[in-house]
Amino acid sequence: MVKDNIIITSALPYANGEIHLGHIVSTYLPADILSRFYRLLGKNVVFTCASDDFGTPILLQSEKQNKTPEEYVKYWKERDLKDFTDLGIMFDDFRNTSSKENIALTQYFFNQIHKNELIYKKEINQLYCNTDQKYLPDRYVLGTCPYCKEDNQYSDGCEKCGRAFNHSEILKPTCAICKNEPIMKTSVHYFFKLSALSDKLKSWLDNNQNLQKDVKNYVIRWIEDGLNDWDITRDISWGVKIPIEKADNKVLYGWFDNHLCYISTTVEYLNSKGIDGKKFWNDSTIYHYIGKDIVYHHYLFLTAMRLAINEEYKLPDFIPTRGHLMLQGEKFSKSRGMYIGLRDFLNDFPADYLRYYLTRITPYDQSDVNFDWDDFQVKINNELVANIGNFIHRVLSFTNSKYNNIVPEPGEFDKDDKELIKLIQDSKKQIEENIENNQVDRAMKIIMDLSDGCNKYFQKKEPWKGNSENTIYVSINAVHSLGIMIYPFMPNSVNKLFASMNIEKESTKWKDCGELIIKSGHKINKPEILFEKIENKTISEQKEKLK
Ligand code: B3M
Ligand code: ZN
Repeated sequence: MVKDNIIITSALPYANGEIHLGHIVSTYLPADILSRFYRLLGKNVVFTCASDDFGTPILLQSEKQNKTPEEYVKYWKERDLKDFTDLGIMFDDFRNTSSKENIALTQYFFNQIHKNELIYKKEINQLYCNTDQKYLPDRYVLGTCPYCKEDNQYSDGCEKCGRAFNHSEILKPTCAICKNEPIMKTSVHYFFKLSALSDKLKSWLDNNQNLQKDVKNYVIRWIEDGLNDWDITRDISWGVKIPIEKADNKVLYGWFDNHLCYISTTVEYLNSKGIDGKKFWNDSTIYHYIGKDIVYHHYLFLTAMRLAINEEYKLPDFIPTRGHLMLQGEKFSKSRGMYIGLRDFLNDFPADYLRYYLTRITPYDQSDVNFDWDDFQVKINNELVANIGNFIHRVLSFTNSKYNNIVPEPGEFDKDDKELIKLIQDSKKQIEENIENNQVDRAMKIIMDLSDGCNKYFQKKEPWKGNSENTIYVSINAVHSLGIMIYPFMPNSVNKLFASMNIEKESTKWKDCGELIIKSGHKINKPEILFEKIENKTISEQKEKLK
């Protein structure tokens, strides 16, 4: 059972480039849908995110642009937040991993884990570039994955097989700056005893019934293969300082501090509202939304760190994990032009078209999802426009032309009226169940089937032949229910719809769905077109851009 307090987080975007459709599909959209749904249900929802500021890629890029990492990060944080907002991703708070609260929390975790003897110091060989005269952590090195032997991988993990590893394990390393072969040089690093937590991690995985079974199984396999202790320091200057260390050029690894920002952001946000954030955290149902490439970090590192301080901060209940986005059947890739930036998309189409399409095509599992421009056009035109948009428009314009915008007084309901009301109530229950199970694609499908039922009802009743009071009264209420149902998915359109129906959006509750809330005598405003057909030419232009 879900608690009254709900915390939802989306994986933190690196402050290192624009948001694209690949990010949206797994991480931001399903989280936003869930948070809007639970708000309608009256739960205490906190939905947070932050920009992931530290790490070598960001340092590398800021150096290339002659900027300080702080300047560089500020630019991307603002840009990302604007793009999210324009897509209707409505965070309660969006902070930084480099915020003073997050740094403090990270150092607190370090100290506590150290006190619990789960951090130790070890001299290790590090890759070092003689040409550039620096240690080469993570993205500064390219090489071959020691596990699956995939070339061109960074030294902290493999994109092909999904494993995270210590960078001295990488095969055939080259320096990412000068392309020379690095040498080995010793350096003292701190290690987190991940191996010591194997049993606890395994039992958490075994006992948590909310986690997706397939992901759980392969994470358990990683544990059974044996976990390595985790190198949590880097020889660079941009990161959280190690609290027990004087050295300036040694910081904590970005994956040690970034997920702690889920906690620091949420807690700080709640504290600022006068609510005890830590108490709320520990008495809530927690969701961390991610893409499948960061399973290792969330199922193992994140969990292990909370276990290592005796669950002073509650572990996640759900880690909804979804697959990658493909484009026109090919791998999504900026360098090969198979790419759509969020900002570019929003310049050409309404946000809700993207929210609708991505929801429709994305299942709750790790399979990859294909964005296809023709399919996009078909789904928008045949479903959004011809089905739901059509019903809404017919009902509102009929009310406008025949009843002067005033909802008529119904008589006794006939069989069809009663059946439609029952269909709405049944659909509502199914939608609820599916959203609660994270099956938002299925929930959307049920809404579409319901809307189809509404169209058939309207068609069968032939209100244009007279005796239309019941039909319009029931249909107006059906539109209202549909509006509540689609609100988590397409909030902008519903705001527009409710404005044209003269309904206050703020007072809308999920429980009103399926009820005959709109009374006779209610005056609606002039109807507006919600969804418009996409022409073939528009789609050809988009396809052209990919070449
Ligand atoms: N910044 C983005 C990624 O690896 C990374 C997520 C952090 S979540 C704590 O996709
Ligand atoms: Zn690999």
